[in-house]
Amino acid sequence: MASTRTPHQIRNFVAGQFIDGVATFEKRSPVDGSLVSEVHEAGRVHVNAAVDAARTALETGWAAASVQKRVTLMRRVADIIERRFEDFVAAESADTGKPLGLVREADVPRAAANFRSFADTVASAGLHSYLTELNDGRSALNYAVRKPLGVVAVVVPWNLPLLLLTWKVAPALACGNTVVVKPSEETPATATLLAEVMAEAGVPAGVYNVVHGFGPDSAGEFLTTHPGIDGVTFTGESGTGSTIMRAVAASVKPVSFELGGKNAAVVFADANLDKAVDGLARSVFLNTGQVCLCTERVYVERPIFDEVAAGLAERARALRLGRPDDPNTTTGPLISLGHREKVLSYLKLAQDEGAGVIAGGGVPALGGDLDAGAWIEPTLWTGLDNSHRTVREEVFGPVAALIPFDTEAEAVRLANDTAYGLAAVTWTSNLERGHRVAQQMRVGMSWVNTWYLRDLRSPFGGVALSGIGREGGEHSMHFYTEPTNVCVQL
Ligand code: NAD
Ligand code: 6OD
Repeated sequence: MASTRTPHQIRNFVAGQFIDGVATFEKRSPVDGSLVSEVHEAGRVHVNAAVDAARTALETGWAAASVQKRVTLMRRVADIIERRFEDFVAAESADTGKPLGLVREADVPRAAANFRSFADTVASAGLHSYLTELNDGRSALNYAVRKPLGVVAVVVPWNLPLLLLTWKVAPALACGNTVVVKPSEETPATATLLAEVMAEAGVPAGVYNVVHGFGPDSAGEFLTTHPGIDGVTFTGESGTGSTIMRAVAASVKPVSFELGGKNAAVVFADANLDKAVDGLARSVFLNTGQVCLCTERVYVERPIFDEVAAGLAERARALRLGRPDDPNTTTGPLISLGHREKVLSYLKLAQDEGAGVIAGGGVPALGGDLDAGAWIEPTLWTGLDNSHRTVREEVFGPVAALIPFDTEAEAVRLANDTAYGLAAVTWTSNLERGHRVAQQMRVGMSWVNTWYLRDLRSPFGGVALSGIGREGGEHSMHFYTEPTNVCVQL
């Protein structure tokens, strides 16, 4: 087996082998523009080979393997990720520019946790059967056999590359599916490192395959339009989800989509303000605002508006932008210069729309080679309302608009006035109000007095433009398996 660890070479992983592609493209660091790796782009022929390999592995043992065998292998994968913890940290940080501390705290531990959690879910899944008794005296025993969906296409973005990849691969494999993974062109490294782990753990060749490349007219499109796949699980932009849905519509394949958001936080005057402002600083700025759950709209009850705005602006200015290996760094760059162009266009648009800028608003002067990176200042706006594009469209950067409200009903109405529906946060010391407001949010995930606190068994996903379906615990099992009901007349 050729190694992925040849300096700067990232290869596809098909049928247990690392293989070259039709061309290579450069992956550059968002920190300073330096070359991170050369990535082998899969052509249609390689995607075909990956789907064939996944089909063969599915039908020659993986789908029929015992649950015990599969979960044992998944737990072994988790163990090896933990043993190679620092390899994953280095690879993830090199691709994304994230501070090492953040990757150590969040991304890599979650990858191992994903494999353990779904191994537990599948290992403990119950058998359900029930008796049917009809008026005419007949009775029957019904039971459902859950079978793997089949060959699953897994297409993921760049913001939490390993976390989001393993969030899908772990349940898919534990349920007996095989996968062809298409990581983002911006973050090819950790999916490739995971291939080494799969091989070492003893996961059979063809069960886990990786094809690198872009979306349209490249590996992403070749994979999602391939007739040999049985379903697509996708995380990314809502527009891309729509394209993929069209691609699989003709053959009516199941999809699970985790898409974009324009998430709201609502802060009531009775909230613990220190906690609320700390929480907001996290939900607006974590990972440079590049988490789908990040807050981009902050509705604040009018009497505390100035205090919340001042507190959040102070925390924005306290963030330390810098190199990933500097222990003082809290905030990395955006993923790429291209993404920065998009975020900058919203900074300009906010000005045109009449926003007041109370923090940030531009490109920081960090000096030296960092000036070639994709840096942006954490930015807060006031003076906007729900009619402005800046408040309606997903920016996916460290930005938020602060908007006052006067009543609870108005807060709920403003928060729900969006085409998206992923996540919301309510800050209040009134528990009744917390429950009442949280339930009225038209979203998949509604937090009270916290943000991004996760139990991996809970349903994760969004409504409206934010997605289709839920993943997590048994919800993932519903997507990654198909039940066949057997009815036996007694
Ligand atoms: P993206 O949609 O541009 O790309 C995601 C993946 O899809 C990449 O691997 C890309 O190469 C591939 N792709 C692009 N076009 C394709 C096509 N036509 N056919 C097949 N594959 C294609 O998203 P991104 O820029 O990588 O990620 C940012 C977006 O992801 C944001 O909108 C963010 O909100 C969303 N996101 C959502 C969640 C969630 O859980 N809801 C989580 C993370 C990110
Ligand atoms: O924590 C998770 O399981 C998850 N799917 C997070 C998604 C974050 C979006 O960027």
